[in-house]
Amino acid sequence: MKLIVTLLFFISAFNLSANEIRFNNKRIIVKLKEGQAMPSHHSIKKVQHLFKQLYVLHLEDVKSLKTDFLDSPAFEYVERDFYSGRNKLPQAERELEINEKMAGEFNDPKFGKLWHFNDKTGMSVNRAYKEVINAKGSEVIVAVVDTGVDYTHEDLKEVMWVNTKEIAGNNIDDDGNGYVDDVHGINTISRDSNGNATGNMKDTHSHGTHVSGIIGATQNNNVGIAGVASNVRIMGIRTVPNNGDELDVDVIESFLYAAKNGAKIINCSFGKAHNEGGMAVSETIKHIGETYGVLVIAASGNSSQNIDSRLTYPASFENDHLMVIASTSNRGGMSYFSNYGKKNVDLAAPGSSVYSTTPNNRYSSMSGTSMASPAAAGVAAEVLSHNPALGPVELKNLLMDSTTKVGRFSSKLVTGGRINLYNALQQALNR
Ligand SMILES: [Ca+2]
Ligand SMILES: [Ca+2]
Ligand SMILES: [Ca+2]
Repeated sequence: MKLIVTLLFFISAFNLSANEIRFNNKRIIVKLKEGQAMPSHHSIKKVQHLFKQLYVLHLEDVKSLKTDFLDSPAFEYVERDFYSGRNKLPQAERELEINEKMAGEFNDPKFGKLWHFNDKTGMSVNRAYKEVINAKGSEVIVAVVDTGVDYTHEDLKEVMWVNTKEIAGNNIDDDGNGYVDDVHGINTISRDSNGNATGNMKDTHSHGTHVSGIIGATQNNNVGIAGVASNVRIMGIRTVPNNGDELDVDVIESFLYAAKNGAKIINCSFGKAHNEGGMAVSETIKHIGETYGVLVIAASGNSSQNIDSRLTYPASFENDHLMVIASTSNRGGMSYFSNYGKKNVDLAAPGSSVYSTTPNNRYSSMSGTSMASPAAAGVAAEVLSHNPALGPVELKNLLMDSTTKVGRFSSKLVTGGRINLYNALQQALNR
């Protein structure tokens, strides 16, 4: 009897926390069955098509929809627009004391702080530039779906993606893509009176700027640091609020925007611990992978857990077009905070005390799988740059096949290894 009481207590305690999961009552996601028309309802203010059979319904209030509407046989499924829940994002921290002297291929003055470039515990970035890369590859657009980017930063402004068909600051959607003044990306958090995402994606945290610098800070400009990739354009999409509480519909919209505007890699240094059976985000990743050739790279999360059992999203989605990244430290092992999973986490990359760009021409160290994901995205971009014929699944498989094995990782990661630019490029150039 005592056991039952205890169990009941746990069940009710779980439900209590489950009830705290919040959703946006102004939007729902619906997937129509093939050949079905959208049912009408007086509460629907706008029907927004996402792709294929997937739509967002903009509503007065989700409660005003009668159950018979939501249960309509026209729908394959209906999903609420869930918030991820508040999440403390990595912030600037004290720098690591680095004693090793790296033989540099780069003239950037703070290059010596980039331990993740080294051969022993990093990603063999130095070695790749020294021994393999002898010409610039083609340009690759990487979308950073994050807190935004300081696109005026001295070491980022040259590598920002520019929507050349859009005139800045004239309050007109010059290229007719549905977004006004989207010169470097969009902001899905701040919306105009029509509910459209705005064009000002400037970072008001520092997370997205740090992530962007790891991927692609300008190399060899005698300024700041060097990004992992040499020929990228960073598309900045502000979708993660400063308290980490992003919405599913915003994530989907960001992914679609990035894909339609030419991004081949999307970095997701965000996640949540609940999903309520949601399919729409994962279906979007599959759709942009198959239709636009995009590889989505995501952080495994920072709660020191096995995400094969403690599921976290998007990292725990089973999806060929998603590559999930754990974090390592400069000693070569897994970072104490890193999530892992033999089934759901593909490989590791440096994420502890990674030095990169922060707003207002500053630089600092941050730690998290948030930093490991862009380190891997930088490698992916550089590899793709030298072999643009690689499809997203091919690229993912190549990166996974060319990791540096780390003994203790074999039970924690699909590949049991850390991503390695030198190895990956050798493979990419021999195809
Ligand atoms: Ca536009
Ligand atoms: Ca404009
Ligand atoms: Ca630089």
